[in-house]
Amino acid sequence: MGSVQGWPGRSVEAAFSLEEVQLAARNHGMPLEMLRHGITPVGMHYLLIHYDIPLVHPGSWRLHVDGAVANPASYSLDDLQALDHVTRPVTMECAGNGRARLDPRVVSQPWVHEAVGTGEWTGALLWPLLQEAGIEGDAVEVVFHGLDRGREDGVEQTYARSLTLDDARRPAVMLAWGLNGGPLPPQHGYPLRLVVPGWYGMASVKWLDRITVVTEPFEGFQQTQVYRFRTADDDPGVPLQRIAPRALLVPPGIPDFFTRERYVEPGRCLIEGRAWSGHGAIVRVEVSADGGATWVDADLDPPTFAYAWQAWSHLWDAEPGEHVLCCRATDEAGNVQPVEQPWNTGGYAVNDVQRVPVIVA
Ligand SMILES: Nc1nc2c(c(=O)[nH]1)N[C@H]1C(S)=C(S)[C@@H](COP(=O)(O)O)O[C@H]1N2
Ligand SMILES: [Mo]
Repeated sequence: MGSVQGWPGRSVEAAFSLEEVQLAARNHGMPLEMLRHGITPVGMHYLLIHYDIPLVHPGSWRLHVDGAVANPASYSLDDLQALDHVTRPVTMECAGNGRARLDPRVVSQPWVHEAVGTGEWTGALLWPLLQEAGIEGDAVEVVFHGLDRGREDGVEQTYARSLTLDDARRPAVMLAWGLNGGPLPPQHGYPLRLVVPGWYGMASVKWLDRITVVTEPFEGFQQTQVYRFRTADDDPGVPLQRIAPRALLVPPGIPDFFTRERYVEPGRCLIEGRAWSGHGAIVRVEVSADGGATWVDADLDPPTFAYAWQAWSHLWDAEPGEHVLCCRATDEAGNVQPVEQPWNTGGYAVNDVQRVPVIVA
């Protein structure tokens, strides 16, 4: 096991700790073979839950809209479902995806590659609801409060995040009550969650119960203490927002149970996967069978929806021997996945290329 870097003040051992295993068991990822599905089946979408999943009684639950607004309001689930609504596929990814592969390792939820999924979310657009409330002239941000409560680095809190008014105004931002044609399951935020397409998952607050318009920037723990890209503990860093590009492939052939090393038969082998970015469409996916020494372009499908991943594939002529399959994406803003990953204190946005060792025999 590699060396590790603890959060400030915490010492950690090089092996994965029981606490990390406990987090990994609660917050499962999407099995990579599910990349074959354009819409991730419910139950296969990754999960990230900081505290406990709250039990919500739909009869007494209400969404409150308050703060610097002319018309504070409160909605039942029925009230919300009577509003104009949309259904859209959105690819969501945890900002910590890839963290377990950083060296030195950063101790938190230990994702390898799998903290991603594409849900078909149904809900009302956020901005019209805020306009209904009448945002006052001195407002600067909108704070989204969840119902889940816990402690983190000694700070007791309710999960909350904010968006600036400009970000809240983006037409894609929605208040979702449905996933893949059904209600939101408890683990994904029942009865209502925010969905911020193109941004890492932390912005998409689950179990929403209050939306507060504020006149000062929000300084909550999840906004200012974590989810910042910092290269050293004294670096103020920058907040994580848009998803960095990533391509993942469905590991081909059959796996070894313990190592998950792949065994593939010689001959033509279909390598397929999905690619996405929060900075716009993916314009190129490349595949390597020699660990990144040489690359060829894969066939890439055009985007189907603005914030959903794109399918790609490549026919590989698998020759007997040992190979390392890799894939890498480039988005329309020109961002390319790194082959060497720069380090950061939170283990965020780790989007270096996936490497899948394969034995062809
Ligand atoms: N209320 C609340 N919202 C939350 C979280 C949380 O712990 N509590 N986790 C966030 C994080 S870090 C991510 S990555 C996404 C995960 O959403 P999912 O579990 O539906 O995939 O939810 C976000 N919203
Ligand atoms: Mo996350």
